[in-house]
Amino acid sequence: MTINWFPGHMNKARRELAKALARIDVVIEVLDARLPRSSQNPMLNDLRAGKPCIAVLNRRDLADPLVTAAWLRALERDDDTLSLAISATRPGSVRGIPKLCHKLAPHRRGPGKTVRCMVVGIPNVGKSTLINTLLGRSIAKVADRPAVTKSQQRFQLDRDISLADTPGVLWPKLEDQEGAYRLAATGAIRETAFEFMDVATYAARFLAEHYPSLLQARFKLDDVSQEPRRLIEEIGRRRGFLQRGGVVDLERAGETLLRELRAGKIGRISFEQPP
Ligand SMILES: Nc1nc2c(ncn2[C@@H]2O[C@H](COP(=O)(O)OP(=O)(O)OP(=O)(O)O)[C@@H](O)[C@H]2O)c(=O)[nH]1
Ligand SMILES: [Mg+2]
Repeated sequence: MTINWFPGHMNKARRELAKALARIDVVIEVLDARLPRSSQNPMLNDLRAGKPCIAVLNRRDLADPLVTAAWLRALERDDDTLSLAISATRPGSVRGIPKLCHKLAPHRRGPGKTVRCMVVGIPNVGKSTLINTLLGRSIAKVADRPAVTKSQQRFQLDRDISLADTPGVLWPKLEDQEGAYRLAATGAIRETAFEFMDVATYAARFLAEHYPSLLQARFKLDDVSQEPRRLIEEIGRRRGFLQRGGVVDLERAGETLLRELRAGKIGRISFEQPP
């Protein structure tokens, strides 16, 4: 099944983003550290029109640390972009961001001046969480599902930095379907826009290939070299998800696999390596 998710509110959000960007000094693009390539919105590069950018690899606590370090080295080569890996939920992890904002907009320093920052990124990546942690207060609405923030909202961080929260946006056609499956597996796409079992099967195949020992240990599997559907069936059997006649409830097993993957319970997983 082809995955695409670009509902009307996202189109509106994109137009409003384009308009607001004219009055922005620094763009803070939040990426998912587990999939920095697929979580980068290609529309944004055009909209940004050369504005300085901080690429934030969020959810570093869930990503493979060695892969994240390699991504930071790769991203460093970009001239107008500074990058760092964070966990937006942890205050100590975001502390360096205000300084980077000043560094990227030195002309906005001085009496009466403010660095105007805008936090952008795909749905559910942690934009509002980052803003709340920077502010030290829970002001922006946060939840573990995509499309929580519905409109732009501006906050004053301190006297000389303002932050705008924005709704998460994807793009009209997800050309790279493997990337789309990763976005679905990690929670950036609304669950009604894809078949849960398809994405669970993708996740089982990926984990068996790239993180076999973590998968095996989490679900106490005998053999991870089986077909992905069989792996899901065995996960269901191990967890006791049996229906009448001893048949495994595959849907429930697939859902468990995805939920535990998203929550980091299987381990620290990265879906993408830098080029
Ligand atoms: N493990 C972990 N979870 C995080 C991190 N940052 C955010 N989250 C969780 O991710 C979920 C989504 O966070 P939000 O801040 O609402 O995401 P958003 O980008 O504002 O989402 P939209 O407004 O829907 O576009 C919440 O459950 C957060 O607690 C992180 O660094 N690590
Ligand atoms: Mg939000």
